[in-house]
Amino acid sequence: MGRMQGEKKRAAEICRAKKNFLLLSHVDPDGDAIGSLLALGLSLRRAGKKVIMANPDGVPLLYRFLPAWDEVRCDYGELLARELAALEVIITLDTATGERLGDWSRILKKDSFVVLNIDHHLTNTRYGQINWIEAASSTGELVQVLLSELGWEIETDIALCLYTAIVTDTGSFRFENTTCDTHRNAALLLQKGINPAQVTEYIYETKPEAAVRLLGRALETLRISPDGRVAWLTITNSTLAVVGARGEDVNGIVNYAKEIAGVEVGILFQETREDLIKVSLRSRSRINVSEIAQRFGGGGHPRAAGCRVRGSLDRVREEVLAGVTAALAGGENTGAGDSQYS
Ligand SMILES: [Mn+2]
Repeated sequence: MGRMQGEKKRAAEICRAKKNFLLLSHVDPDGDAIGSLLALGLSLRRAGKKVIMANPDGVPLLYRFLPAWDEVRCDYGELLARELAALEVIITLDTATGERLGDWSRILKKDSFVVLNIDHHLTNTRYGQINWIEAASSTGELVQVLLSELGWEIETDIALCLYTAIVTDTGSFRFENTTCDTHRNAALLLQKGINPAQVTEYIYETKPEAAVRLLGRALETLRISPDGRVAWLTITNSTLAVVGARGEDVNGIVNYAKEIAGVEVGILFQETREDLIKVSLRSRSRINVSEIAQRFGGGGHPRAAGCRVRGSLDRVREEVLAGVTAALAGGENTGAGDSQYS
């Protein structure tokens, strides 16, 4: 506890004292990656700081209702030499490893600025000089805690970013990472004037037709292990092409595999390039899937994790299923206890 408090205080000191910031979040961004980025970026600007906000993949269509989304840059090559020279601090948000910054990870190798790493993934590799890694529903919730530590006002548009981060990372307050604190923090955001029904509409009820057709195709691939405890779905590049869906339309589909009665682990295998398979893992309660993902070079949370594995779809599927089966057979660490609230 002492260490986490210390890191939070150091994070606040840096936000208060420094002037020039670059904020980054992970590739293939979700609502937390975008929401925490925009919330902290806008807050720093309102405190008079110069802030560049960037994400290697840019802002998915789904999150383009958020304020200042169009100020998020994505091309590392467009960072000007004078901008780089002026930078004092890099803040990474929701990003468990440096590699998850894509092209922007190159900037971590320079030693001319402080890297402040703020994340709720307990598998975070602590690649910053300051690493505030703490169990919370979302990185957005940590940003909210940071803003209150700073005593900075959370205005309505910033509250919208934070609320979006919390809602998406908790599956609308349904997942195990939802705590009393999460609800209390979300309630504070509602007091700033957020309309939850409207956020629901933006996030869950404005899907492109192709996303729903993709879901249909994905569900047709459902397979279940003979003992009924593992279910998996597969999306190939040609599936995406046939329905005209984009990579971001895949988000959330893995949950359908986990939601089947009796299933402990749900998996989605997705082709991303010819020899790279994205694997998303969801666990009901018994298996710590972040351990499995870590074995394949990924990471995440005990109940939601992922990795990208080089190899053919068939081979990767076989290896990951073997790993999950072994975890189910052995009495592995379930990730229960404090760490499950990540
Ligand atoms: Mn997150």
